Amino acid sequence: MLSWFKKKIGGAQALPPEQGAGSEVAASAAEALAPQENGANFFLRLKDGLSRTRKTFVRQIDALFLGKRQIDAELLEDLEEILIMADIGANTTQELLEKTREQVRRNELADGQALKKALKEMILGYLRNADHPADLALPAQTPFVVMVLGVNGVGKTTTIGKLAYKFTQAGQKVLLVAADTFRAAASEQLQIWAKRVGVEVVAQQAGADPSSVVFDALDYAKPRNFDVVLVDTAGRLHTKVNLMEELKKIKRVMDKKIPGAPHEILLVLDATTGQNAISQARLFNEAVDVTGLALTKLDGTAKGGIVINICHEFNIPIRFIGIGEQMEDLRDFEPGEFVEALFAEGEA
Ligand SMILES: Nc1nc2c(ncn2[C@@H]2O[C@H](COP(=O)(O)OP(=O)(O)O)[C@@H](O)[C@H]2O)c(=O)[nH]1
Ligand SMILES: [Mg+2]
Repeated sequence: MLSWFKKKIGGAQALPPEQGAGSEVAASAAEALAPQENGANFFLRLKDGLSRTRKTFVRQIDALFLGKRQIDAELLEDLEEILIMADIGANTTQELLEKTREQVRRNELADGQALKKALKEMILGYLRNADHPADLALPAQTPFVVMVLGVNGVGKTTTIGKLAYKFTQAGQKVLLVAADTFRAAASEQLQIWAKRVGVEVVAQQAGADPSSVVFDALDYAKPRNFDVVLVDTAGRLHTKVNLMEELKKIKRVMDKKIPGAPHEILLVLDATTGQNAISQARLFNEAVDVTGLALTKLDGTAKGGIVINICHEFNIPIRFIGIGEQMEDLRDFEPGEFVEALFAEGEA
């Protein structure tokens, strides 16, 4: 269940003692993230973040049983429609329905509550399946280099800012690298995040060769004992082929500078884009062998089913989920917690 991030920084690790002077802000922010937040509060925020997603999915399943008691063919057809509409995907939906029919045949599902519980368990099964534990060896020597990919607007830069915050809170020395040189605004946005979090950033002028930015950044990082280097990349170049070739080149440059780097190739996907997210994952993965996923905007109009769909379609672990635009709004993906929040009872 441990993602590289948790292995790297530990679950509820306190700030190391050397983070003393001048870190008042960090200390109080650390309190906000400290163990007490791992309890009920933490869960409430996730539940709150997923409330819109929950409405478009779980609430519809509940509505399915209003005034209807029998689980019959017609009800299963309605269920199929809800699952498809929730972005679960055709394959996964068919599998879920097949398993449900089987349970109905065996008289294991007495009513709506039982069906909902069965669905919840099946969904958790898919999410757990995709949650590979220690399949990523951390480098013996720092820095830990993370290359962040994704099309424009999915939330790459924001996710990097949030990650920088997380690592900083755990006492790690973080460097940001602005290798999205295609748009001037991209680098500026990264610099704003760097300032907000209080970390260094390496950037060059717009139009600079992204690989050489990365080359220089790793030269800068190595002698200065950075623990983590987070590299922002372009989401669009003149053509799709150009972009993929550029990403491959950046990857080669990293490996040349620091053998084994990048240690994580994190693809960011916007959960509100449904099937597009699936095709993006396929495309990027073919080009550069993605090692982890971050799903953003789950606090928005995303239909929770996309998470299940992705777990079913790809053998790539979901590392993080984004549930808002603030620094604290990036969460380690925990299948159990996610399903509980998605199916939470009570409030709207
Ligand atoms: N609601 C919400 N908005 C997000 C999340 N992640 C990113 N965003 C927003 O999505 C927009 C695009 O993000 P950005 O990081 O610039 O995307 P990039 O082009 O991939 O670098 C910005 O307005 C972000 O604030 C999230 O988890 N939830
Ligand atoms: Mg960006």
